[in-house]
Amino acid sequence: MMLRALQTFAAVLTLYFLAAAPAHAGKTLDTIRSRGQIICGVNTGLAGFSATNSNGKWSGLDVDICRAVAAATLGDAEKVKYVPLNAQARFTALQSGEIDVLSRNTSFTLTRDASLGLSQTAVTYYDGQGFMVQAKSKIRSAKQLKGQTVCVQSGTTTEKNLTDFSRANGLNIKPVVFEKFEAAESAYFSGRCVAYTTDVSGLASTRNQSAKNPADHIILPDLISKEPLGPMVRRGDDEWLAIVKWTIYGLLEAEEYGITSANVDTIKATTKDPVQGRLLGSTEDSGKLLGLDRDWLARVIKTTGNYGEIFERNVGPQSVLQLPRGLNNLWNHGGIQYGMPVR
Ligand SMILES: N[C@@H](CCC(=O)N[C@@H](CS)C(=O)NCC(=O)O)C(=O)O
Repeated sequence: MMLRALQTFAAVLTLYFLAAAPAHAGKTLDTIRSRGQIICGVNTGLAGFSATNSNGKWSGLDVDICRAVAAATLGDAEKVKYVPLNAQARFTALQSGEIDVLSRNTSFTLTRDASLGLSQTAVTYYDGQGFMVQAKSKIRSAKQLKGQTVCVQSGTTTEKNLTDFSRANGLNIKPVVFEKFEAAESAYFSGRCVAYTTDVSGLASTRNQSAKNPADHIILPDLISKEPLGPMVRRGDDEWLAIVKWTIYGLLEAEEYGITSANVDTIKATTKDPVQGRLLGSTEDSGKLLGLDRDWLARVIKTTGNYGEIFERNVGPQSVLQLPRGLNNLWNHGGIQYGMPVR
């Protein structure tokens, strides 16, 4: 009797400790370190966000996030292997372990957060869904799409938003659905649909990279959804989640505190400002708690620049996409980008 009670007690105790133990803490970082490379899932080709040039070199805002995480963890932004993924394949690639992080115009939603076994990290681009039409059409607002055909890609939040918008406004829009991105965009450009719908950033990119003459197409002013885009990681490795999340917050904090790729070394050596000192590891070590060295963020900023520099270079008003900073301005400059305090 006594022995039975003791055995039960021991079993309960073991279960308690198993449940309390962190699941695979740091496993992803260990794998990455021994492999010497991060495997980053990106878009198949969305200029400004992730695309290759004629030499096969990847660039874009989403690509820069992969580079920043590589600089933080491996000390070298070049140590990234890019895996191009279409809308359908992206989540399975992360679930199966084919990639370490998915950095690809992916919206955060409750369903994705709760059902995929993946975790959303931090928002790198606040977007919304819009429509593109031919300038020669008379359509100048989304409500004028009544009864019209709209090309859309499946496996996206886009498809459902379109039917919601049509229903809510009694528009009877006729979605023409394609599994492949190339098929959806070429159907629109060949006139098969009156409009093409996706995130506005995607519309600007598609217009720029695929239209014969970009000026022949206009993006309507209406936004029909919220699309907070950002990287995702596999659930169950909180340490890795923290690294990706705090790299993004660090990029935002650097912009807020005036640290750029050009001045980071000087500020690091001379600053008397406690926040700058903490961010750059000159007075405090913020890397230790993440399993990184104390220069992690200084190195990231030196390589990719702060969030504002990443935005400007890839998609901002001076780039070919000419996207306004808008919601992606920092919170103290009229936007909603808000880096959590690195402290
Ligand atoms: N943000 C939306 C849409 C993302 C998306 O996949 N958009 C399309 C149209 S811009 C795309 O990138 N397609 C490229 C591909 O599937 O290769 C989502 O997360 O579902």
